[in-house]
Amino acid sequence: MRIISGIQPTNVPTLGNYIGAMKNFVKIQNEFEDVDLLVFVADLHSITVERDRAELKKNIKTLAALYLAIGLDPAKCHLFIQSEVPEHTELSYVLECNAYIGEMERMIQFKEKSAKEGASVRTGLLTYPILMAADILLYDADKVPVGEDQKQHLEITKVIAERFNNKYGDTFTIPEPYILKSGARIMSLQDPLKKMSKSDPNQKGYITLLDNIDEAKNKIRRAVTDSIGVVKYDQENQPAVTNLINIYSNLTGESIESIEKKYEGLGYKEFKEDLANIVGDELTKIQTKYNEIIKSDILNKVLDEGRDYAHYLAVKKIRKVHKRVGLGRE
Ligand code: AQP
Repeated sequence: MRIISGIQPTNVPTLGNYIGAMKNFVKIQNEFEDVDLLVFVADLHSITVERDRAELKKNIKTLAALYLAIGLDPAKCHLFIQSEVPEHTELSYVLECNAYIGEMERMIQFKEKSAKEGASVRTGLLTYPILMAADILLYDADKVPVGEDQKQHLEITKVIAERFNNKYGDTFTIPEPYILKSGARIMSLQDPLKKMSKSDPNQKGYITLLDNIDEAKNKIRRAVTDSIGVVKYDQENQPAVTNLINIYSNLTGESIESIEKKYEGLGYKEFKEDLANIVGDELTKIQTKYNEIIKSDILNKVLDEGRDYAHYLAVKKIRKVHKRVGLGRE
C-alpha cells in the first residue's frame, strides 16, 4: 500500500500541524505493515500567495528537518521536496485539461481564500486542488491522510482520476481518504472557533514546534478559557477548554475521561500549568533532535534519496500519461 502526504512550508509547523498531520505520519510509518510512505515538503503549494524568497528557503529546510526530528525514519519512508520532482507540475497541467473551471470555483477553500484576497487572487489558488490531485495520482497512492478541510480536494482528485481513466483507459489508482482516528482539529489558543494556523497574524494563537520553550508555555498559560471554571470536554459550551483537553490528550495519549477525572474539583490554573509542561517537554524533545539534524549532513542525503525515488516513480507515470493522451513522438 502506498500513502502520500505533505505540508506547506508557509512557516514553522504548529502544534496543530503536528497533532493533526505529522504525528500521524510517524504512526503510519511505525504501525502499518508493507507501507510505502512518501512525505513531501509542499513548496509549490505555498506560492499561491506572495512569499519572501529567503523565508521560503528557510522554511523548506526547517520543515524537512522537522520531519526527521519528530521521528520519520528515512529507512522506512521517503522524504522529498515537491518542486524537485518536476513531474508534479507536468501532470498537473494534463489534469487541468481534464478538469472544469466550475469544479475549481466550487472549492470551499478557494471561495474562502479568494474572498480574502479580492482582485489580487492568483490563478494558482484556483488550480491548487489540481496540483494536489497530481501529487497523489502521480504515485498511485492508495490512501491519503486528510483532515476535514482537505476532504473536498480529495473528492475532486477522485472525480478527475475517474474521468481520466474513463476517457483514456485505466491509468490512475483511485485514492481513498485515510481518516485519522485521533485527528483532532486544534484551534487557536486565542479564538477556539478558529483553526490554529501557522500564518495566523496573531502569534499568541499558535505554538510552533521551534518556539522558545518558555514562550510556548506562556502561550498555554495565557490561552483563553471559558468562564465556567470546570475542566470538561464540552465543544458547545466550553470550546476553549475542550481545545486544550484535545492537545493534552493527543500529546499524552491519555483519554478525555481520564483527564476530566484528574482535574475534577480543580480549576483551570492547575490544568493549564500541567499542559504547559507537557507541551514544553514535547517541544524540548523535538528541538533537541532538530538541532542535531541541522548540525549534521544527514538532511541533504535523505532529501536526495527521497527525490530520486519519487522521480523514478513519477517518470514512469508521466510516460504512461503521455502515451495515453497521445503526446510526443513515442
Ligand atoms: N489546526 C490544525 N489542527 C489539526 N490539523 C491541522 N492541519 C493544519 N492545521 C491544523 C493539518 O496539517 C496538514 C498540513 O497543512 P498545510 O500546511 O499543508 O496547510 P494548512 O492546512 O493550511 O495548514 P496551516 O497551518 O493552516 O497553514 P497556513 O496557515 O499556511 O494555511 C494538513 O493535513 C492539515 O489538515
